[in-house]
Amino acid sequence: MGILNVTPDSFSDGGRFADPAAAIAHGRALAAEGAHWIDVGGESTRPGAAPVPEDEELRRVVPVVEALAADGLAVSIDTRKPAVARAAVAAGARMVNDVSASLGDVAAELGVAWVAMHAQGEPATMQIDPRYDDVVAEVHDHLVARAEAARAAGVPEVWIDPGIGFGKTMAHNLELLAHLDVLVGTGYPVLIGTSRKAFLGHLTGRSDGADGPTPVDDRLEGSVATAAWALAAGAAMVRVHDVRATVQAAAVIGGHDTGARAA
Ligand code: PMM
Repeated sequence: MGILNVTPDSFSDGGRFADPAAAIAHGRALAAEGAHWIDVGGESTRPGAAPVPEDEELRRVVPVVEALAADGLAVSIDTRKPAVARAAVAAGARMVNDVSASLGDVAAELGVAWVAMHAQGEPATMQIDPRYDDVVAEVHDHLVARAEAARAAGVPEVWIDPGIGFGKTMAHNLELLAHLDVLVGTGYPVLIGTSRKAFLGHLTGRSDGADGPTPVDDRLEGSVATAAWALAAGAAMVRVHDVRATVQAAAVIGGHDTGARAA
């Protein structure tokens, strides 16, 4: 799944694709590099981000979804708002990627696939002091409850995602990645998004030897490593900025539909 943020303020690509023509071109490029899904989002959910009004989010995403869907591409809409999900599906989106895990009924009504992602708290405050007794069990229980309800409501395809970085410390993220088998064992297809996230910068440290985390534009290796880890642990899809590099890694691991062919 290739990430297409049509936002002025996403943490890694904010502002680059705020213009619809640039966003559409980038979505096509991600597909050409091997993305099966293009995930279009009009509201940044990075830690500390301010909410976006509905009309502004609609203005950002609908023309982009429409153009990419008209090309025959599989488009998902990354939103927490029912009206945005509805408009995006009317424009051709086939999946609702829901970081609030609250739109199961909307996906059922629309008859499209739905990703339930776990988050603790709201983006504005979620990284202040996240706490769990048992992060793996709590994320599992929350996602399975939401997924079962959505399935009962008639959602045709339900995905689960632990929401790496959404109300989670570095230790929480690593524990979830180390125990992906618990989510994979539910039988729901698992989506994982680690791409360019802050914990990778803290894990690796800066490549120039200076103090502090690796900046966001220098997290390719950590992103690909964690994507490969997730796929090897049974994740069915990874949500990434760097599609070409991730597709190569997935092809080398094998067992994933990357379009690569053995010689
Ligand atoms: N991460 C972000 C946004 N949407 N959706 C899912 N399903 N999983 C994620 O991990 C996820 C997401 C934040 O990253 P971005 O600002 O690069 O889009």
